[in-house]
Amino acid sequence: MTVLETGGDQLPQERRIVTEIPGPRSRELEARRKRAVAPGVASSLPAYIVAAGGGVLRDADGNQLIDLGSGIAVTTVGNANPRVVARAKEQLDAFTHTCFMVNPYEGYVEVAEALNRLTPGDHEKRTVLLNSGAEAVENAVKIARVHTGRNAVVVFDHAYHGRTNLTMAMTSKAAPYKKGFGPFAGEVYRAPMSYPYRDDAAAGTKVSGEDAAARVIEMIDRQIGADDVAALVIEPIQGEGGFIVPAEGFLPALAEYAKANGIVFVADEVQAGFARTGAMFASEHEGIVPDLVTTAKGIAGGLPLAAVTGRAEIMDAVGAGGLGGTYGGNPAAVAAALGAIEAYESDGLVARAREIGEILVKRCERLQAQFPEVGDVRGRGAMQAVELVRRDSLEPNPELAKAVAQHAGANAVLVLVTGTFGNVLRFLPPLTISDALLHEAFDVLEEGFAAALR
Ligand code: PLZ
Repeated sequence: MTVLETGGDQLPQERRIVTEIPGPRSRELEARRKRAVAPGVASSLPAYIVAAGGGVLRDADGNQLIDLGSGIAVTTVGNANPRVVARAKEQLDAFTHTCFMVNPYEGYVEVAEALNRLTPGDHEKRTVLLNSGAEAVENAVKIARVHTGRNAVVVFDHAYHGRTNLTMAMTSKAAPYKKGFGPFAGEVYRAPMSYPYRDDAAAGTKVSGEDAAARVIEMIDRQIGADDVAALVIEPIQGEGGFIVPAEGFLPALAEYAKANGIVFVADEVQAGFARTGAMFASEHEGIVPDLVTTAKGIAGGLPLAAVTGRAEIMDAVGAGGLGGTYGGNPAAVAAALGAIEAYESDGLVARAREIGEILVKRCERLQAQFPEVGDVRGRGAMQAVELVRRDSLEPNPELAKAVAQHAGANAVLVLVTGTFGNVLRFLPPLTISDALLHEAFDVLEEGFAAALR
């Protein structure tokens, strides 16, 4: 069957195993890849995809995998979402590129208007469009530095902000992201994150968000000096760090401190943004109004697009020519974004993320009740995870995470491992997945835990 016959939204919504996974066709492609592609780019599951939609991915051998990863939080509106595809196709037929810095076009402006409207806060905003999450984070720092005339950037333990030089400096985990790639950009300072599961265990009592924020503030005051800090950059829920949801009160206390000290508060919503957490942006859960918001991933249903959106008076600090890039806000990508935004708003996807979240939490708690190695269940909405430890301890158990993910992959369920310690299974399905597929995926995960712990 060709991609056209099976593609996107028309895929039968079922798990299907017709060969070993990866099957012979995928293995053939993998052998070619080994000769052609730089080994530095790794894949979670080498099943080559030919079509995807709803909650499934079809591979080159005709297997259908249940998708619990959304291409790392990207195909939140569903893979090949018809609204995204129709708009992008129409745009590609009209023109493919002008470079917004050469000749502008309406789609770019429309996406900027939509982001200004959708991001938290009803103050006047401006947006710049870019290609990747890392580029958005870099630009947020550039803008904050020009606006404040200061240099220092505060980031957090377990943070992930990208793979470019500045964002590597901002990312916490050494291997595989940073090791050997230095020297890194300077003036980046790392503060302690609020990590309730581990903080509370270490303290022997519940550490409040305010107390966790006090550690950060003390560190900034002592090591940098608040009036030298340009920006504080934080993921409202950490993605690659392990779906860490900070203690309630942590983010508001930091936002307040930033405001009181003229520090630009940047929410990196690249992974948590766009309906994923059961709100359009994760900052909303605690009523945070960031000065700047970085977005990417879920913004355009799979086409490469990213943005910095923020307070007009901050964004306006950079003069003409100071921001941009050849492809930033590419016509097809902005058309796709308009389709994706329409899907979020018209198809009830924020509410759907909450429903999916309820199922995920129930199924994660059921795992925890059966397997004491599930140390923590956490997340918001359709961004949930389990942190795995060795029995009766807090010692990370990356081997178990790997074994369960491998068992799942072999049984046509795609699940992604994450976390500083490699011991977190994260669940971030497309919001177009059915309840039945979610339950079926968790039945497979339960078998995976049982098999690995036998
Ligand atoms: N900020 C919060 O999650 C990307 C990276 C996977 P890019 N996360 C997935 C990998 O191993 O490369 C991410 C993120 C947050 C920034 C980024 C960077 O986004 O679009 O990958 O540059």
